[in-house]
Amino acid sequence: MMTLYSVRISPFGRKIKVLLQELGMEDQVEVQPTQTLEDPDFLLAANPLGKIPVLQTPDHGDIANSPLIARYLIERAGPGAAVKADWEALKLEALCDGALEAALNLVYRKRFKMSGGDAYFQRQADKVNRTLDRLEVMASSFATEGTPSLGEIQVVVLAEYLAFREPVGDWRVGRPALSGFVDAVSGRPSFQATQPAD
Ligand SMILES: N[C@@H](CCC(=O)N[C@@H](CS)C(=O)NCC(=O)O)C(=O)O
Repeated sequence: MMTLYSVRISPFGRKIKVLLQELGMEDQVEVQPTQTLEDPDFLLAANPLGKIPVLQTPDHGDIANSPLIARYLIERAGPGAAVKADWEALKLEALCDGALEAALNLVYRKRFKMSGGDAYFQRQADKVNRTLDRLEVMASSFATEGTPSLGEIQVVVLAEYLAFREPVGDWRVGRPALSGFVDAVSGRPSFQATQPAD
C-alpha cells in the first residue's frame, strides 16, 4: 500500500485521486490528510518544499510534484493504462497546472491578508483568464466520451477549483465550449468522488 499526502481542496492532489480511480488503482493508495500550513514533520521530511501532493512509493521513495506522481502511476499501470499521457495531454496538463498555480497565488493573497502587489496579482489573474480563453478555443478537440486524458482531467480540476474558490469570477462566462466539455465529463465517478471541499 502506498501513501498519498494530500487534502481534499488541493487541485494538484485531486489530479492524482482522479487519476488513481481512472486507472483502477485506488486500492493501492491510502490518503493521509495533510495540512500544509501546519508544516507537519512528516511532510517536511518527505518534501522540504512543504507542498502536497507527495506519494510514498516502494521503489522511488517520496515523489513530490503532481506531474511526476502522475507519470509514476501511469508507468506503474503498464502499457495498457486507460489514461493517455502523450505530448498533447502533457502540454494540456502543464497549462492547467500553471493556471492553478496563478489561481493559488490569488487565494493565498486573501488568506494571508497580503496588501500591495496589485500589479503582480493582476498578472496572476491575467494568466488564469488567458488560459481559460485558450481552453475555450481548444475545447472542441477534447473528448467528451471515454476515459479523459491526463490533460483533460486537469481541465476539469481547474474549472471546478475556480468555481469553488472564485479567485477570478465566473469562469463560464463567454466560454460555452469549455462549459460544455466540463458538463459532459464532470459527472464521471472519479470527479464526483473527489469534489473540492474545505
Ligand atoms: N507543482 C506542484 C504544486 C503543488 C502545490 O502548490 N500544492 C499546494 C496545495 S494545492 C501546496 O502544497 N501549498 C502549500 C505551500 O505552498 O506552502 C504540484 O503539481 O504538485
